[in-house]
Amino acid sequence: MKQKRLVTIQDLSCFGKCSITAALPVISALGTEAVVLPTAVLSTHTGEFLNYTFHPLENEFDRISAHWASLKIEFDAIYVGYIGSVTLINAVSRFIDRFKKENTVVFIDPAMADNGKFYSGLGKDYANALSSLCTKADIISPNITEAMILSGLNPEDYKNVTDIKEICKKLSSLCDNVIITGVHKKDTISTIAYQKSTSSFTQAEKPIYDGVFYGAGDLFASAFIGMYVNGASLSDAVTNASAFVNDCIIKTLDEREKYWYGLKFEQSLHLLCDYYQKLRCDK
Ligand code: PXL
Repeated sequence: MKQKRLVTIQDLSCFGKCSITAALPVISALGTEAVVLPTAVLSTHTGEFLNYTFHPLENEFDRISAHWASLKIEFDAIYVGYIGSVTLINAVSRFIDRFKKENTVVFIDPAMADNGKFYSGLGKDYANALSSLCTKADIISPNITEAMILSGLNPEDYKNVTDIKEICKKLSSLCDNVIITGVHKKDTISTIAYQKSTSSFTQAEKPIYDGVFYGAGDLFASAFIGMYVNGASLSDAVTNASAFVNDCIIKTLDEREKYWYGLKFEQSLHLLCDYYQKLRCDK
């Protein structure tokens, strides 16, 4: 099977098990070359850590992409995660214009908020810029808080959504394929995907565990795009990426106090290798 090449554009939180440090191993386990374009370097992620450092790579971003353009590097997928500033969102938009070819999948995880609140340092202006960036994507994967912000709803109501299908349809005016993660029901949490071309929905429902699991959205997004770029259908990739994240959470629960800041995903990577083998055999 031909090896795919994907570029992931998001921050490098050096300690914290999210963004690039989660994406790289997941994408590699799915048999795919992962190229990285970091938007910023942070000492840790911004959730619950105090005094984290943040160094935006605004000057480097266009220089790196100009060098890649001169080398004529091409990508099967462009996967965008946490960006960190409006200036950088504009740089990512230019990158997509430059590198998106006919068969390049553009996947944007509009990471900016969770559990009803914006991440530290981000707000409405950032959301507006990210919303315009989403119009350049083939697939977006907001969590429920981000989906509400992008739909103009109050994110603090994220646990009481009754019309999730309406939110999916509303967001499909930004992008044809919408995957919403972290949708709460009484005892379960679901990922819901909507494909405008077929008006079809996919739901992956899992038990709900108490507490906040930093990086779960990044692991889902990385597994999803790694599967999808290798030929899984959108619906299969949603189902299997969701099963992978559920396994990461279960494995983390036995060392919850030590790993309060991220998931023990390393012990679940074998599931992705198995899934990649299955995709290879199906080809
Ligand atoms: O996991 C999402 C994420 C990514 N990057 C940074 C973050 C967060 C969530 O808190 O702070 C820097």
